[in-house]
Amino acid sequence: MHTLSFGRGDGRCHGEGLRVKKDNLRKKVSIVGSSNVGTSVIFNSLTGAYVTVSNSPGTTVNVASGQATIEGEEFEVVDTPGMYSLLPISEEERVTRSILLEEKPAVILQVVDAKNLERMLPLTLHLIEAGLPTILDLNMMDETEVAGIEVDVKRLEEELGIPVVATVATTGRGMENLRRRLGEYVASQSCVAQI
Ligand SMILES: Nc1nc2c(ncn2[C@@H]2O[C@H](COP(=O)(O)OP(=O)(O)OP(=O)(O)O)[C@@H](O)[C@H]2O)c(=O)[nH]1
Ligand SMILES: [Mg+2]
Repeated sequence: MHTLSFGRGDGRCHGEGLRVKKDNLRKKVSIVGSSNVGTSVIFNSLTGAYVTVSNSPGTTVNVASGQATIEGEEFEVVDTPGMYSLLPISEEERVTRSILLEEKPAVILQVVDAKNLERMLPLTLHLIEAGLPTILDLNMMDETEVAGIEVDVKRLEEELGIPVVATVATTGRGMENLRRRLGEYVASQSCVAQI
């Protein structure tokens, strides 16, 4: 008998009738966001140089994946093609949807441009309603501050009921906090199953 730690992916734990696929044992962080919000800069910051880019099977859509050590644990990080909604319109969105729903990442890191928060929150709500384990990253905080927009991160976190962090991916501001919250979130979701 092996003792195995893993995250179910929906924030809840149970042990009955549980089947774990082999490729689900490695924890994944899937980064999502609409175009040009900084997902690739965040992906590069988390993974460093260990990156492979491959076509999603049966499509021409490129998906970058790499390794990251977060709070002492190895993760596979995936930079998904831009998406606006869980209802897919483009091939890119279909690929991202299937990464989120079929590959069951331990964490979905939704990156938004904090200047345009209102336009980007509908996807956050879709992810939460779908029961997906979501962390919200308010990126581009530098431009947001220059534009005179104030975002109450704590309040947003309380209202949404998920972890919310603020970053400036290009300078690294907030990235340590992001790593810490990612690590804490995964640890909080882990179950111990006997298989
Ligand atoms: N000022 C500022 N610029 C940023 C920040 N994060 C990313 N950028 C810049 O925004 C642009 C887009 O960043 P990417 O990481 O390529 O964004 P993306 O979401 O991967 O974009 P696509 O893959 O093309 O959809 C780049 O020019 C980055 O240098 C940030 O926090 N502040
Ligand atoms: Mg990109």
